[in-house]
Amino acid sequence: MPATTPSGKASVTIKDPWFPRHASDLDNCNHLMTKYEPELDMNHPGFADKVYRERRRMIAAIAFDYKYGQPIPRVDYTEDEVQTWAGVFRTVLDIMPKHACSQFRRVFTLLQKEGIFREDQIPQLDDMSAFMKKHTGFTLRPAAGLLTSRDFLASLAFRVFQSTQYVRHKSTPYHTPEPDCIHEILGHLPLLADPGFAQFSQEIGLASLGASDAEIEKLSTVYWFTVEFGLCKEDGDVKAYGAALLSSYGELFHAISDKPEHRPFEPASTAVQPYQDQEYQPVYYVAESFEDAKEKFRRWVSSGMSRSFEVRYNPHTERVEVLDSV
Ligand code: NLE
Ligand code: FE2
Repeated sequence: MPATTPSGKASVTIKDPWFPRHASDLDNCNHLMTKYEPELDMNHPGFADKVYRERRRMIAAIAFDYKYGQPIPRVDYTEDEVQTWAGVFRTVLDIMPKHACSQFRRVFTLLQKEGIFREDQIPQLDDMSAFMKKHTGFTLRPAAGLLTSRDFLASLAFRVFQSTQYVRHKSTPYHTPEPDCIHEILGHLPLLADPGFAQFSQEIGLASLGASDAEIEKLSTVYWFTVEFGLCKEDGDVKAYGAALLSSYGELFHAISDKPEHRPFEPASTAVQPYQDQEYQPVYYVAESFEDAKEKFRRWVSSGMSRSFEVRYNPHTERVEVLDSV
């Protein structure tokens, strides 16, 4: 018998929450956060720039129209946009040899060799997607802006990364609080073509399917301090693997300076560390290695999630299979 609420309506306990079961279900996982939209946020550098806002609308329309299986339409980037890209590209070339983890450096060099990474051209998402697919099976979908954590994390379970396609405002090339394609392409995509890192990312996604809101918040906090702002050890040095560090010159130097605090990555405590997304971070978490981070993450997920089932991804069918664990 379902319980009855004071209004007399039956309240149903949702035993089987909806979540995407097949990669094509991600067509329904594109809900946007209303943060940072140049239309709505007076502090956005593009707020007073009508041409920029129009451009954003045009590029966002690609994402709104996009359906599973389609090629990602190409954007003919303007000269200004390419210049913004070139500025950030040069800073990455500059910091990478000393400060980026070896996995990032390896894939970055490969992308240069294949002619996809060049200073004078913004790579197309469709070409990046094809490159990643060859290496780890990760592919891209275009996203119109900052997605809700639930939708964004769900896509990772399918080895799909939802990527923005517009370029940051030209007045703030070296740091933006919101994702743009420069951050995605220079920060995230090289590592998603690394097998170990791809696996770690997918596991965060799998853990998010059917999770409670509180658990989603914890998982996105872990994502924040690893995939976005993570540091890791390498031969006794501390290197960056977080995408928001690699795509932002300013924050990378802050992160490795002695100003912020460095703490060892421990999923249980990292998951509840408050974070803010306007300024540089006061705390960064240092992983022993990707392998170690993955192991710790796995242990934490298997001990702490409330859902009563397990999930497994089947790459042949692009389907998530649900296994009853009790
Ligand atoms: N701060 C990063 C950058 O400027 O590239 C973007 C962070 C997106 C979460
Ligand atoms: Fe990001």
